Amino acid sequence: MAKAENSRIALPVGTNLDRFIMKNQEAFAYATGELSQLLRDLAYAGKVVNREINMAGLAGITGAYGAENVQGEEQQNLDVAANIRFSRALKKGGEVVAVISEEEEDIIHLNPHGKYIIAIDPLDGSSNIDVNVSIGTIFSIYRRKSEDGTQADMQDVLQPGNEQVAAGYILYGSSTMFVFTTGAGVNGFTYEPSLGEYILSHQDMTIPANGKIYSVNEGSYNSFQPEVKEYIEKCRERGHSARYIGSLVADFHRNLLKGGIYIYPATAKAPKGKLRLMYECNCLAFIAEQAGGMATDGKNSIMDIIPTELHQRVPFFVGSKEMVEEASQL
Ligand code: AHM
Ligand code: MG
Repeated sequence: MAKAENSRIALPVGTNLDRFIMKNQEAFAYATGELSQLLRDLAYAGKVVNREINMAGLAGITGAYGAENVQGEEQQNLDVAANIRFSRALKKGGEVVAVISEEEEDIIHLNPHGKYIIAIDPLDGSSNIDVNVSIGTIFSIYRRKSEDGTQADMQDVLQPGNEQVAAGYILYGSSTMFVFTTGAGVNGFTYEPSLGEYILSHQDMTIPANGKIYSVNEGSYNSFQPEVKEYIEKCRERGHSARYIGSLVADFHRNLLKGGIYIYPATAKAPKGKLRLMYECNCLAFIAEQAGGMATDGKNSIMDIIPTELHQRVPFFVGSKEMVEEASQL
């Protein structure tokens, strides 16, 4: 489990995000208000990105940007726009010393007096943008290790997942949701566009210990390792439903609510897995564990992995505890 820095304050459904954050700030071990402000900055940038996604088809901002990101993947216009929105919000806020982003090759240095490090995938699942399928933003927050007043260094940005102080995602789906944890459970807020507010709709979320959904790109089945094939066979024998959107946040969110497992194993095309430890896996592992679920690389806990590079990839197994446990023991 990652570090719990606050105790839980139960607030009723209908509470808006700002009030929820403010009330919970009182219970933080390090209550200076900066982490609260940071969460609000991220939530705000999410509103701006949400507006752009909603209008993308009209505003002519779908499609490819014409460049590749550091992973050699084609960037979409909205990938680039979202990266700019989040970077700007974090720069203005002043709480952050450095950001690492799936869309940027190197560390982005911000306020040398900032206490926090952000790892972010500004817009995940971008191949789904043009076809109106759910996409998401994924972020992790760490406390800096280096001295105040200096630039962040590699030990700041390459912290294992169990050092996260908060993590969350924004799901741009049939409704937009902000789901986050500060180490004291998981809460989900639904965006109410006419009010411009995120409202607490999913209180203290827990993932069922077992489920009937498995989410994996079975098109790559032939190149999966024998133990992954064996687990998928078991799912098929049990008559589980195969559900795979190809948009991690959406697949994860569905399984969080209904119970299930998401797997992105090593494949011939992606021998170390496709998903990125720092921008995608650690965050969702923290949320899964806080909701009573589990996340591994097929053997060991995701959050115990000591990262060695910014854009490191790992195989990813996440979701209902009993399912991930079984899949990781084969
Ligand atoms: P991206 O960060 O380039 O958008 O890629 C990550 C996405 C995940 O959202 C999704 O689960 C996965 O890639 C789908 O990959 P594939 O099409 O290989 O199944
Ligand atoms: Mg991504």
